[in-house]
Amino acid sequence: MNKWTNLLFIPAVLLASCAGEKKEDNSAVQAAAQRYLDQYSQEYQALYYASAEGQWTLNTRIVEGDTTASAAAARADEAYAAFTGSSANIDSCRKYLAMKDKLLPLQVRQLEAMLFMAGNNPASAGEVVKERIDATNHQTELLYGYHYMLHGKEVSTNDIDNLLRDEKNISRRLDAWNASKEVGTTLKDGLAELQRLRNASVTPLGYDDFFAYQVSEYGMTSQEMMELTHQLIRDVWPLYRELHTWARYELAARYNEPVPDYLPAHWLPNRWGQDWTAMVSVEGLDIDPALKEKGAEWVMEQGEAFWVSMGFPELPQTFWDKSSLYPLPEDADYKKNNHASAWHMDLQDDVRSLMSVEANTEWWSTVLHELGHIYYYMSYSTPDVPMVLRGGANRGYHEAFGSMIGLASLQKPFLENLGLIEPGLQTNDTLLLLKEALDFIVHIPWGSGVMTEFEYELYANNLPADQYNAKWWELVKKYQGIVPPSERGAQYCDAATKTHINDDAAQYYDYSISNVLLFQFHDYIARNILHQDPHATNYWGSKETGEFLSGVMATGATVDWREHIRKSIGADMSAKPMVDYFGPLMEYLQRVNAGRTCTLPESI
Ligand code: X8Z
Ligand code: ZN
Repeated sequence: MNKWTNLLFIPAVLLASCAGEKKEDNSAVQAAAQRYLDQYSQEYQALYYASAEGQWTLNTRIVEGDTTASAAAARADEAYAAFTGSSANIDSCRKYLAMKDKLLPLQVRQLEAMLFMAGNNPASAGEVVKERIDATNHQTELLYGYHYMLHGKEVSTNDIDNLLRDEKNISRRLDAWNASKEVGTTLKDGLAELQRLRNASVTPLGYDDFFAYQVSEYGMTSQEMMELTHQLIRDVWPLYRELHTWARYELAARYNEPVPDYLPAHWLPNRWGQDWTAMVSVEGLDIDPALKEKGAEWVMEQGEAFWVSMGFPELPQTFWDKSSLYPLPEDADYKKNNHASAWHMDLQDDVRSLMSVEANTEWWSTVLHELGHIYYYMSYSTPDVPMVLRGGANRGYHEAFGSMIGLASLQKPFLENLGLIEPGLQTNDTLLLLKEALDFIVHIPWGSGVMTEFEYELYANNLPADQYNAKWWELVKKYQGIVPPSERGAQYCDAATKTHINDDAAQYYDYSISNVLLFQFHDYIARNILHQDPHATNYWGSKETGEFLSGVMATGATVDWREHIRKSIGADMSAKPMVDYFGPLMEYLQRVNAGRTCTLPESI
């Protein structure tokens, strides 16, 4: 029972306020709306759970040639879609929203969230929704059932990532990179289907296209989102340009090659060139050897211990029992989704994570990122937050706090505290800042530029399938300054090698927004709670930080995200704290890059 039930007992009379003016009594309509919301929530939770279970099996146990899991997932997804998009629910939401002035703000917020969910599954779209569900699940099976082959041997994506991180031989790097892109060709037709079906699913309720639909969850138009993301690119561009120049010269020297104008994709330590942190090893701060010694289980346990040290509860036992946290054994006769994710199965206590954790720095950060989602779920699973509002203040918030903890977890005082580095060690702080920029700054042109513009073209401008690859590389060159190792023809679909293009469509700007938010929150916590330099913090054991964070997360999506940031840290969303954080790096890079040619334009 939730806190609104007592409204049923307020008599339906006009109440007089103290000032004497007549105030309309809306209790009857509020009570009726509440009855509807309560009933919806109950059914919604059950259908959501069933759909999540179907997806969980589909993503954790992919057996070649066996369609049982996708058929079961489809049934549950269809039931969920039929309910959230039913004409009866759409009519009821609209009916109540037409009298929203009479309703409580929290009721209006729920109805808007419900109408948003209906937008993806409207009954009026007919067979399209079912076709989209099938196409989505099929795409998942193709992507995660894929056999990556290298030199005639099957390899995992962890193997490929490890090669791209460590391999010095350029031709072996090229082989690994090529191996990572083959999967795209098998996904191209499916993406074209999804492009059509996603757009056709959302237009009946009045959205222009699937991109506009996803953006609308922020209360923004596509144009506003494109302007916001482009502005982020402009904000970081001078620094990105210096990083790009530095990387061209650095990698050319490493591989003993001439300095290229644009970065060849296979030179970079990441399949998409989205994270270059592995290029820098700061003497004394490299925790890979220590992690390797301790093992993947330790990484998981220590991730939890970090959150617990700030006052968050221990993870429920079901998390450990039901999650899929480590790579499958080599002889497993099935496959699983190899990208990290966090699941709120029943929108209550059943929280799980799907990962393939290995004992290295990337996975250490990823574990903390995923636990950020999990602790967000746990923070708002309270009677104060209705089922349909169990989400982040916006989607970017949901991505932010785990990454923020990941950032904090690699700073020196923290590592010292955890015994991962020698206490009192002298280190090069500029190099550490450079390493952080190779993650957070490098991510912006990729996320806000390549991914966001590609998906905008895909959905808003109906990019034809024979132009997918040309558009992809046009954007990669423009925003990241990266080029493919050789011509990539239209038979390839390199965009589709990125999981989000297939299964988290038109939402990648969330990560750019999260980067902006996390630096704002980190700056606030460092200065106002920890009283430490934002570049050298130690969150470990800070109950005050935990209390602050759980307060920010506990309201879920019951709040307006713009008001929420103002109330939490006294500022509007702004990239300034992120840009300021890296300020000292600019001078260093300009010195190192003196006499080198920059090939990226001065402005974008
Ligand atoms: O996809 C993710 C998370 C999902 S919960 C692991 N991230 C983006 C990516 O990998 O591309 C986190 C940072 C960017
Ligand atoms: Zn995430």
